[in-house]
Amino acid sequence: MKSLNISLIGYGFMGRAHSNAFRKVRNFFPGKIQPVLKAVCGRDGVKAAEFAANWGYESVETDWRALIARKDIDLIDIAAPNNVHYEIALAAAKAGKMILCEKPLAMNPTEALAMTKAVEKAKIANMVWYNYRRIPAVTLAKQLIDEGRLGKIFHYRAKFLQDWTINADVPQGGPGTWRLDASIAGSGVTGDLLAHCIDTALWLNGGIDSVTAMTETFVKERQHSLTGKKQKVLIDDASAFLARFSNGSLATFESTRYACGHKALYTFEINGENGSIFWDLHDLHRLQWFDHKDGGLTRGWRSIHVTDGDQPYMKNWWVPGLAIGYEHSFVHQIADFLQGIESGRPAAPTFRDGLATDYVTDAVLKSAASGRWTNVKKA
Ligand code: SOE
Repeated sequence: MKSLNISLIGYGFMGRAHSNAFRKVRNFFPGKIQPVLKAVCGRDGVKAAEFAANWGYESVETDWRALIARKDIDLIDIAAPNNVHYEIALAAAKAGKMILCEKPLAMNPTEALAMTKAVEKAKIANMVWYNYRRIPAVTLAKQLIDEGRLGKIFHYRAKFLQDWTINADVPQGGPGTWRLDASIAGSGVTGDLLAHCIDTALWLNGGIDSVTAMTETFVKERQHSLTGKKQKVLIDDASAFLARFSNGSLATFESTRYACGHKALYTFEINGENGSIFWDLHDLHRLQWFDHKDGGLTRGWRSIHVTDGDQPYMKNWWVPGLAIGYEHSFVHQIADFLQGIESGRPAAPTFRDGLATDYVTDAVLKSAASGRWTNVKKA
């Protein structure tokens, strides 16, 4: 067994999701490379030390540059806020470290392109944490599409709805609420939530050619949690767009943090000439499938409980019928990443795939600003 010395930058929600995956992966997905939790890095040394003790990291750093300079680190996992992805990734690529990066890849496509070029030039393994691809029901959707079970695709319909910023007293900036601060997050729901929908869509249905979008910021000012000052809100609270895919299908995408009652309702539906599929994150183990060929009085939507051993990833977990959850999508992603290193066939989404998503979110924001249909750059 070969060791892979991992270091994590950032110890928030995503740092926990990634750490859990590093720890569990070899218990459930055997392989030749063993992740070793070498170091965690965060600005607050006390919090970083607590995190290290809880998750089993061997050491703590408070300066990511010092971390990257360490000879005993093979891989840098960037789970820090969006505004530092670029600088860290460029330095890590220069040092020849493998890189995992939380989504979205960057604040804008200029940064994302430079990051993509840097990892490709350095020939280092790289991946963006778009975890929803690896929910077994979503992976099954990909299999059905690739087998041609849906036939020609006419429609793609996705939404990601939350409600946690409805209250105008929710601050912007600082730990926990940096996603509301445009200088840290880049954009609002477009880069945070629609980016997930777009990544899945590009994977399932191919490239997007053009979009027309609208965005809105419902609460115009919020207190900054670090300075205490009221500041203009510069992120998009809600974002919706129409898209034309290169395969001729039409799409609608919607995201908001103001859908009262919805906590993380990510859904997509795809309608093809031979059938349709529907998936819902709140019921993540089920894939709804309608087969147009089904005849007779019992025709209708089938609800597939994706837990059998021959369905994606499930043979590595429990016995048929027993469910897994959100955190397992991260375990699957790191299992595939390690397998990609072993086999020499890199796991997706790579930085170039993350760039493709950033090109779409950029076109969405530009279209919302101009009120015009906008072409999407190809990655
Ligand atoms: C935002 O609330 C958020 O945590 C996103 O940042 C994640 O990427 C998404 O998976 C869940 O919602």
